[in-house]
Amino acid sequence: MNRILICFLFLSIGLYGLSNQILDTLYINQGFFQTFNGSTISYKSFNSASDFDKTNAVLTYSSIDTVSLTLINNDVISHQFRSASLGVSSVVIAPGSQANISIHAEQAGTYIYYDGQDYPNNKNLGLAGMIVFKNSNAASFYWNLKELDTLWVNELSNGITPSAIYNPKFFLINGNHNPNINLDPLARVVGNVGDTILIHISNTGNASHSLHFHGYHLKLLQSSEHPYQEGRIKDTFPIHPMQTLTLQMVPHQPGEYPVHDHNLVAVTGANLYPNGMFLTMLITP
Ligand SMILES: [Cu+2]
Repeated sequence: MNRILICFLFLSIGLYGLSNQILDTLYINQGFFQTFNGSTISYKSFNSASDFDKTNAVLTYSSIDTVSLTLINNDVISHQFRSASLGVSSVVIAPGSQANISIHAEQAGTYIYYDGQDYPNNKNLGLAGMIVFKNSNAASFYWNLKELDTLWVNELSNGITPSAIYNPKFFLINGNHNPNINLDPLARVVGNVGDTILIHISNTGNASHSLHFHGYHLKLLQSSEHPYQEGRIKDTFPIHPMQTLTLQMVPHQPGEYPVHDHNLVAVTGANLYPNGMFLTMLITP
């Protein structure tokens, strides 16, 4: 009997020591997206504050965290927080009200969250971001890939289901196009030779992308779609819509090298090259 009690005590301490409770808040905000060629379109985002920001919040936690996430709907229509890959879905959140959801990952990796209400229409209004559960202290960068078809977004904002073929003219990483991606410290890879660098990638758009790295080969640490490919070392990584990748890079040489979508249409913006998914990595000795 005593032995069972002692075992129970050790088990309890063990479980307690391995989990960590975190409180976080996410706001659903409505605002405007300005394209670089002068259009202003209605847009929505999940943000960490109640002011609208076109970049959906990147949620980063430790793999031992259990997150109690409060969701506050500042918009005028209902929304719902969902992550299919983490197996969670909040209740429908009415305008001006809030909900709470508990999130925990079975394993470290890159996940997607999005609006599950009126799917995929609300998701296509901008509402989709990335959650990363980490099990390392390596330097990390985050690329949430999205395209923008301004005609679609305008119609969806007015409650109209788009009838035209999806024809996006803007190709964005964390809401930015080249050259502004390099100004985003979440996205722009900066490091030293020999560092272990992780790049977390989500595709929350509707088109497939394929990222080509110049100068370095990277290891596929995690793939939501093709886990059997994990461990492969390559320089080009395709990613389908609503999928995620975690890549590891250990630079062997200094330099400034580009990364771009191998689908060159996605390197354009408003038909101008190279105003799309293009950035550089800056590695110093
Ligand atoms: Cu290339």
